[in-house]
Amino acid sequence: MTNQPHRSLLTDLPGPRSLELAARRSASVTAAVGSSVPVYAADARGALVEDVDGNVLIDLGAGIAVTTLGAAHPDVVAAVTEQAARFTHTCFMVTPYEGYVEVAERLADLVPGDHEKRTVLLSTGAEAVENAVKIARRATGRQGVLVLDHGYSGRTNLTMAMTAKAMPYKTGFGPFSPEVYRVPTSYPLRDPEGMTGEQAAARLVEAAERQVGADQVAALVAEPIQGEGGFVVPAPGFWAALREWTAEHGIVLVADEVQTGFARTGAMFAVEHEGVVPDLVTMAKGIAGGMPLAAVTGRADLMDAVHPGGLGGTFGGNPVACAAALASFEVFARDDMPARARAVETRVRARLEAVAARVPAVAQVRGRGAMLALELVRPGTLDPDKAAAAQVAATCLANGVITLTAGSWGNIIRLLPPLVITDDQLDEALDVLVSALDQLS
Ligand code: PLZ
Repeated sequence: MTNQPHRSLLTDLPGPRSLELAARRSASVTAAVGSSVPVYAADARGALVEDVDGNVLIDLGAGIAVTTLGAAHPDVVAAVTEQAARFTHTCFMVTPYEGYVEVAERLADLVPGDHEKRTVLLSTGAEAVENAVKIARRATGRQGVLVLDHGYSGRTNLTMAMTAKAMPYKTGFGPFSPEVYRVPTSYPLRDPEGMTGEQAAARLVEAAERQVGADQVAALVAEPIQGEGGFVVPAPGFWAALREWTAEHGIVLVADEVQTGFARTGAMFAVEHEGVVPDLVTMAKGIAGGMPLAAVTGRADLMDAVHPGGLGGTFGGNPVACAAALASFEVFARDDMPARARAVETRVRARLEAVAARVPAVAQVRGRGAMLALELVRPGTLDPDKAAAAQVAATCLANGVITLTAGSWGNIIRLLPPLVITDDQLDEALDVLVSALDQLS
């Protein structure tokens, strides 16, 4: 990769080599797997992605909130290289190793709450969510699972049932796992004017009591800020009220921090902003510098209620991924990554709020830390404008900036920059984004 720290476009995007690869791909890879940025990566460093045609793009997506420390953080690379040379796998369920134990020790410190904690390691976010449900069901002896409007949990059968959006995640893939109940969340832009977090929680509780009954509910699984749902930040007090209700009824409160976790929102975990201690926390994505690792960490009494041998999986807690996670945890602390996320927020928010003030299609700027989004609507209404979001993302891409869309209606532009992005790179990318947004008016 070139050492120049900037965006550089040598061809149209996608370029000729990317187009060649796209043709090979369509003859070999199922069309069922999509790519939102059809530019083939050759190399990536920090917040820059160099494609196979030599174009250098600025990445504001971090591979969907994974490469929080950049695409190839030197400390992660060193840890992975060192571990891979020693051994790549033994299977923790066969011959255990120290890295897994050490990750569990570190997570017990990092995850909110002073209580005794235990951890299981897995490979994907969906697996973490599935395991949290298994643990909650085993520990409570109940079956019901509450999930929120606009929530996202994954693509396995249980997590499809838990995911709100039909297309593309669920359509035609049923029947879905039973005993999953969807309840209203707090979505300040779209809730009745002035609805408080407590009122939104009361609406949720009413729906849950009426449809399921609190004594039938094993777990409430919720994202502190909804990721795929469009960076929906609930009204203040929502989480505290949910904590109170779940505790009162012995319902396991699972904070799904798969997208929000690991410094992204300006704290190591997004529930910290809510002042709430969940019973279980699910993690993946940013946990291991790009290596596939996931975890459930939570109350020891719940985690250990599962019979011995009841949780696991061949690849869960792979030693190379554990080494990457341990290196990442060092960097998060040493470089105070939560503070960097807050600094990114200050820089990005100022630019986005200025745009929102002059472009009527921008209904709201929201999020926390380096997890910020714009909701786009038809001016003067709250009608979601998916085409506008697609247009903005396409304009950004054509100018060498990777952005992602999100939301139940696909009308949200979400920004998840790697935290190692430099201020210059961020400003350059924001110039492109702001100009794309200005084209909407
Ligand atoms: N929980 C909160 O955000 C993954 C999905 C992208 P996996 N989000 C990105 C796609 O289209 O598949 C996610 C999440 C939350 C769970 C998951 C699932 O994590 O690692 O993709 O299984």
